[in-house]
Amino acid sequence: MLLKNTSAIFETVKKRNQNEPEFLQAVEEVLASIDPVLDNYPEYENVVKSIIEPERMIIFRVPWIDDNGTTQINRGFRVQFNSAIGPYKGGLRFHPSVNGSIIKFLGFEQIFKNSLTGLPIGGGKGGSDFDPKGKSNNEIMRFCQSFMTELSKYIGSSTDVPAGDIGVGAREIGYLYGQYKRIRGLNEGVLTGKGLSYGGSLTRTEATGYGLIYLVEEILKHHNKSIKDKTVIISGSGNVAIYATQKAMELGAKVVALSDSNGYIYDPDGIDLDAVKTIKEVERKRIKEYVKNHPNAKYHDGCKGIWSIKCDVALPCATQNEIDEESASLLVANGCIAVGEGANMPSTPEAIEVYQKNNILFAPAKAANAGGVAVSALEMSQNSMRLSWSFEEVDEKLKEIMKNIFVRISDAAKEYGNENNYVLGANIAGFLKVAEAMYAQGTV
Ligand code: NDP
Ligand code: 2IT
Repeated sequence: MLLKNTSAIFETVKKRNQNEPEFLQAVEEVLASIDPVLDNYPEYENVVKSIIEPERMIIFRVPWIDDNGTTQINRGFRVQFNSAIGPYKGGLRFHPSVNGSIIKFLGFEQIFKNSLTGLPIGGGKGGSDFDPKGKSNNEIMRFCQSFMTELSKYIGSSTDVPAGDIGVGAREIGYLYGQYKRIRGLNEGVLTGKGLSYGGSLTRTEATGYGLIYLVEEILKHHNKSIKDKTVIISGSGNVAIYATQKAMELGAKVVALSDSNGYIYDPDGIDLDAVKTIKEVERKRIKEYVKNHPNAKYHDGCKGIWSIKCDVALPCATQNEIDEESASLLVANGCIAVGEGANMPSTPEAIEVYQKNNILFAPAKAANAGGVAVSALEMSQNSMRLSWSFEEVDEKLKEIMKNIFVRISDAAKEYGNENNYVLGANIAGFLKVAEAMYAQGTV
């Protein structure tokens, strides 16, 4: 990518973060998009230098005892990246691949995503290299309690509000919240994605997946198309994938494939979502189980093959860099017209180039999956007011937020002479609000 105003800044980032490929990937994309903004706002050069350096990063030991009585040691992280527009806000990821680079790329992206929601939330992210797979409930609870014992020193309802991400759902949030309350003695909205009986918000579980479909539908509508009657493939089978499937089907699409980290299922009759929910949410088993009771469906080992299925719309909802150049080219060759990113940074830079060269309508993660964190912010509001809104009320607000995100990214893309380039639009619109706040506060 060619950088004009920001090339020296990127050289410094590369030097400082040599072993952090995912972080550098995320920074380079943002710098490439906001480079022309510095022609209009030269005073923001220091803001750019500043925004790529986290305000702070906390790394801590997480000791816990497994069911055999053996001590296990994991590493915990929280990056408090940017608080210019509000308290640090972003999820916690529990996955063996978690390291400083992954947490920093996620925290960096979160700054711009949270800005795009229009709500007052800064950027943060955290997690651990703990692998929840195959662990008993008691092991999960002991791990969460140890993790929160350390994390509780750094968070609070007005400073830093974590939530879920890969490997962290309602069960983990419950254990984390219980431990925070024991240590701090505070019944406050310090986490979002809580259970409904202790301060959670209706629609938070569905929010990321629903928001993704609302945004994709806005983009399709803008191009005189709709998701109705379209064939859709969705990677992953976790929180985001399940509720994206649900909303896509509700709007008349046919979802034919889902996956997990072992492989994917293809059901030409359309996915039976109740069966998937039972396998993934209740039994916590592998997606492979699906074919046992669905004779027309096929299971294939390996997750990459999902992108070779013919579809109109592809929604990567599993993990970073899951669509490379080859997979993107397959999607194009098979007639795909739109890609919406439910996961964070699921397309490699080469894949994005393929979409752009082939006029694929592309909804980038910062905009497309912002519905989750947006409803998290609504959960914070409800907690502060000691109120609970109805499902319909929150869902209406979510729709409105996703519509406004579309307007923001599409206006910014147009203003910077690149109509329909929503990558550029999302990065510029997300950046400008944070930059204005940083500049005004003299924090650069
Ligand atoms: P879950 O843990 O609920 O589900 C993750 C899904 O992705 C699982 O099916 C998992 O398979 C699969 N997956 C995870 N890692 C890999 C991998 N390395 N290769 C292939 N498949 C993998 O997480 P979520 O649904 O919450 O998160 C999915 C994505 O959406 C992530 O990128 C997350 O950052 C992003 N996101 C989540 C939000 C939320 O509100 N939850 C909000 C915005 C973005 P397996 O079970 O085999 O590991
Ligand atoms: O990537 C994300 O936006 C999330 N995992 C959700 C963050 C949140 O605070 O709800």
